[in-house]
Amino acid sequence: MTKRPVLVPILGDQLTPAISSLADRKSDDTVVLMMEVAEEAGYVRHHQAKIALILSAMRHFADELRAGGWRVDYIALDDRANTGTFTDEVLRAAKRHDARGIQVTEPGEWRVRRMMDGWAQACGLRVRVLGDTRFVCPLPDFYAWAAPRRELRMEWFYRDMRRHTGLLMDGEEPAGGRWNFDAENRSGPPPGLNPPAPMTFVPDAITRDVIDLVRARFGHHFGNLDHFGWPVTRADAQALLERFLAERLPLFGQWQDAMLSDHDTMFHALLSPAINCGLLDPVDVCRRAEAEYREGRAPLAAVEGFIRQIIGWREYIRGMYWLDMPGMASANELNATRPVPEFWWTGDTPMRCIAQTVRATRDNAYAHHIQRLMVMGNFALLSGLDPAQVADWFLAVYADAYEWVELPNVAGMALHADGGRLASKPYAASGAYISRMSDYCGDCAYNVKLKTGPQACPFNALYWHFLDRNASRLGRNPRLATAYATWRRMSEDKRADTLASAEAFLMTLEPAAPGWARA
Ligand code: FAD
Ligand code: DLZ
Ligand code: SF4
Repeated sequence: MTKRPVLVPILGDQLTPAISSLADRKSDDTVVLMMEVAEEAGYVRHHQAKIALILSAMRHFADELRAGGWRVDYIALDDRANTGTFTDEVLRAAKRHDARGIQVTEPGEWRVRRMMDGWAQACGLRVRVLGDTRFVCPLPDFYAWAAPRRELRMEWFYRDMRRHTGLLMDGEEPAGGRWNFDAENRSGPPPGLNPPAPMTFVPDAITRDVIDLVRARFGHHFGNLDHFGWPVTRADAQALLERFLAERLPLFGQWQDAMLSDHDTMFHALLSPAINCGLLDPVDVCRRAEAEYREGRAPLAAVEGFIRQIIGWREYIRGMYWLDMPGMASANELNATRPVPEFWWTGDTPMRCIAQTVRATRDNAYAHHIQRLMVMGNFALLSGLDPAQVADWFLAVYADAYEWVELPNVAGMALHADGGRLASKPYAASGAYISRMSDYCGDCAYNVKLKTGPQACPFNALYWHFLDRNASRLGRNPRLATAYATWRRMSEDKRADTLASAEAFLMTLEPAAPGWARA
């Protein structure tokens, strides 16, 4: 290398050969910097499997880049001189390589963007921050879409993404004549439903080394590594996609909301950890799903439902994050202040739906959407848990969690902490919903049919407690009019009994010990 090189830091969720920071670079005057830093593992105490997944995927990606002719400076967690932070490692590397400039793809998280904004001054070099072209909708386009609108509903944005990508379009018209097939999806599970076993990958030597490292350094974090089977290479992620398309996609939509104790993953794709860290391209994934429909192997309702999650929800969520940060992180429209209870970490609760979801989360760093939204999220909403603490929990425990995607889902979709910017109505539900969608209630210590008293499913009284205590904020929401009318029609005694039952349950919640989520 004759010229002073440009330094290209690549972060743990930028593991894509076509990443924008490398697109215009030549290998002979570029040094790629990859950094394993303690700060990223500990700013919230991530699940051990999440750390192992990211570090192993980073190590494999560094090898992939080297094989492609790139010079990679890889700072391992155990390197003696490792300072433990992105900024200090960039500073050290800029000096070590006598870099003439820095080029980087914009990060996923606000926190890291603030760090990057300080790099030019810290290093005395020009820092070029490029857009992340792995998303369909560049952020400036999202801001332009949002600017003239009073209501930022996902459905309208999604239709634009369909037109823009051409996915499931027949000319100007949506395939099948409709944009959204949700009405045909989301049934409860019939007896005997038997989803296929999830595909897992046996750890190779790199992953085994990383697992040992994570056990040694972060063994006190939530979760275990005994079942680690996530894909950590592009080839494995591709194999997972193929398996999903063949075995799960055709029934994805129909059982999208169903939950079974013996099938933690149901017909879900399990692709979010690989998509979010860059091992799979989201639009490629959607094109492959569309091909299954076009070739008659999967029904349109399932394929449309799946594609909507990716080019609709995923893109919209990311746009809303950047539009509303930093305020989104402290939003608390419903003034919820109760601490996250200890059983969110231990799973030690007679509420079987929560015990099952926490167990799955601990074992796999994964729970599917409805477990996240309608079990954990719904419990947090109804019990009035503090949104910042809930966000820390979700960010720490899931292998696919980065703040850009976790926070809008928690603050906006699950907790209504944003006052309804993301979802026009809170996703509040009583035990009847969980009973309809799962097999959890049959074996629960609580009785889902009872409304009040110590044996009653806590969700039942909590649902009314939530509506009652938030009547001044939610009472005029037309989508809650029927629920409030039902509440008002109840006798005063019944209402008092219900509120007392909820209060008695809330009194039993033990706040989580300090140190689970943050040091
Ligand atoms: P599938 O259900 O098979 O869906 C396919 C793909 O669609 C996913 O891989 C994902 O890329 C995308 N997708 C689906 N729903 C969403 C959504 N609401 N937002 C963004 N993308 C979506 N997703 C994350 O990737 N990271 C998170 O940290 C995260 N936190 C969440 C927290 C809460 C409270 C809720 C309600 C949802 C959260 N989600 C998060 C969204 C969703 O639950 C996960 O994307 C999904 O469970 C991932 O599993 P899967 O790949 O099997 O998804
Ligand atoms: C989540 C994570 C962890 C645990 N460790 C690292 C790391 O050591 N090095 C790295 O580059 N990235 C890591 N990440 C992912 C980053 O937190 C992520 O890239 C930023 O939050 C930006 O989205
Ligand atoms: Fe959950 Fe209530 Fe069903 Fe028990 S009865 S599993 S607490 S919904």
